[in-house]
Amino acid sequence: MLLMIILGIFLKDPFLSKDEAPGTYRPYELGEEMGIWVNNSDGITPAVGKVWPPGESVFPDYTNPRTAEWWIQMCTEFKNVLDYDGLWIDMNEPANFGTGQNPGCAHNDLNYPPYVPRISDYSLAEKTLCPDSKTYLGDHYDTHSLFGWSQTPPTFIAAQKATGKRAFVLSRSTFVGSGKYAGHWLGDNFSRWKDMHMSIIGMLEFNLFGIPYIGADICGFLLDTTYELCLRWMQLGSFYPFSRNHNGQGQMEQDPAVFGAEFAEISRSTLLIRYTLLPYLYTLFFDSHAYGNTVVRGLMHEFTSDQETHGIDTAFLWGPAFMIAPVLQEGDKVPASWQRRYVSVDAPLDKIPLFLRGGYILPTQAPATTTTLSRQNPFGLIIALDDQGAASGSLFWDDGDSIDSIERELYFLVKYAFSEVSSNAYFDTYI
Ligand SMILES: *[C@@H]1O[C@H](CO)[C@@H](O)[C@H](O)[C@H]1NC(C)=O
Ligand SMILES: CC(=O)N[C@H]1CO[C@H](CO)[C@@H](O)[C@@H]1O
Repeated sequence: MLLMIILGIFLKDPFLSKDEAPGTYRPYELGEEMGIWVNNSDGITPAVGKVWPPGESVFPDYTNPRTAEWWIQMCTEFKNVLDYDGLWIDMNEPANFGTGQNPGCAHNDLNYPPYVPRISDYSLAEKTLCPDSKTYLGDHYDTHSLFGWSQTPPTFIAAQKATGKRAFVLSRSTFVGSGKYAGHWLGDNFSRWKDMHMSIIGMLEFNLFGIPYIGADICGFLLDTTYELCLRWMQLGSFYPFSRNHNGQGQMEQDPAVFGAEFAEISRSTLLIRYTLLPYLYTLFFDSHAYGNTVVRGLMHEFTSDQETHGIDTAFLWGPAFMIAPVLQEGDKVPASWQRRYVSVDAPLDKIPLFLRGGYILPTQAPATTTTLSRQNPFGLIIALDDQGAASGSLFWDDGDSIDSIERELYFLVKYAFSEVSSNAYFDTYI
C-alpha cells in the first residue's frame, strides 16, 4: 500500500448537495431514504450547511452503522463510474464554511459553554456544525473529534471491497486508532521555513499516535513558495513516509519541474535515494504493523539516556539506522548530532545531509519510475559496520498489494547478520 505509485486516488468530502434535480443524484436520495444525515438539535431534520457543492449540503453521520452501509455501497458503485486505487477523505472535521449550519446555533450551554478554547471567533461551531447537532452516538459536542475517525473504517472497507487490494486511505481528520485504517497529512500549512520545520515535529508526533504513514504538503500549501524553500522541502519531503508536493488553489506553481532543470535534477536525485531505500522503509512499516513500532522516530527514541537528544526536532530517523538532517533555514549549514557529538556539515543546495548508523544492514532495490517496475529490480544491501565490524538488519517483502498477507503468511522475512573476524567475513541470513 504505502509504496505504490497511486494511479488514481479519488478525493471525497463528507457532504452532499441536497439541491440536485430529483431523480438525478442517487447518493443524496438513498441517504435521505436511509435517514443517515447529521440532524439539527430536534433529532429529525437534517443539518444543512454550505461547503464546496453549489447550493446547500447535508452531512453523512458516520457514527451511524446505516451510514457505513450506504458509504460502502456508494464507493463500490462509483468504482464503475471512475476507476480508482485509493480514497482520500478531506474536510472531515467536518468542515463547513460558516459558523454552524443554517440558520445558526441556538443560545444554549452546548453551543456556548462557559469555557472555550482560544479559537478565533470564540464559537465551537466555527467552520463546522453546531455542537447541539445530533449524531447517532450523541451530541456533536461529544462526537465532533471522532467524525473523521468514524469515516475511516468504512472507507477502508469500501476501498478494499471495490479494488480487491490492500486499501490506500488518506484522511485529514484522524484520532487515536485511525492509523489502522488510514494515513494522514498535516493539513493546510504555509509555504514558510517555520512550517517546514514544524512538519518534522508533526511527523514525530503522529508516529507516537500510531499513525506512521504521515507527511506534510511539500513546498507548502498556502502562500507562494520560493526556489530555495521549495528545493529544501523537496529534499526533506523525500523522506516523509507519505511524500507529496501539494499546492493550494491560486498559489504559484511549485511542482519540481517548474523551477528548471537544476531544481528537477536535485529533486530527482533525492527522490531516487528514497526509492532505493523503499525495501528498508517497507520493512519498518511491517515492524510498525506487527509490533507497533514507530517508522519515523526522534533521536531520543534510540538514545534515551542521552539527554542531549531529547530536545532535537531538526533531525529524525527512519527506524534505528538512517538519519535525515535537513536544512531548515535559508542559506544554512546543518549541525548534525550523533551520539554526543555535534558536527557541522556542508550542505550546498544540491545536498541533504543523510547519515547511516554503524551496526545496521539496510535492504535496497534499484529504483524505477513506479513501484510496479522497481519491484522487479535487483535487491542490494547497505552494510554499515559498527566498531566491532558487525552489522545486522532485516527485510520484509510481499507482493505489496494483497489484503492480509501477514495473516495469510504470504510474505518473505529475512534477518541478516554480518561479522568480520580476523579478515574473514561471515554473512548469515535467517529466514
Ligand atoms: C435524523 O433524522 C432522520 C429522519 O427523521 C432519522 O431517521 C434519523 O434516525 C435521525 N438521526 C439522528 C442521529 O438523529
Ligand atoms: C495553518 C495550519 O494548519 N498549519 C499547519 C501546517 O503544518 C504544520 C505541521 O506540518 C501544522 O502543525 C500546522 O498546524
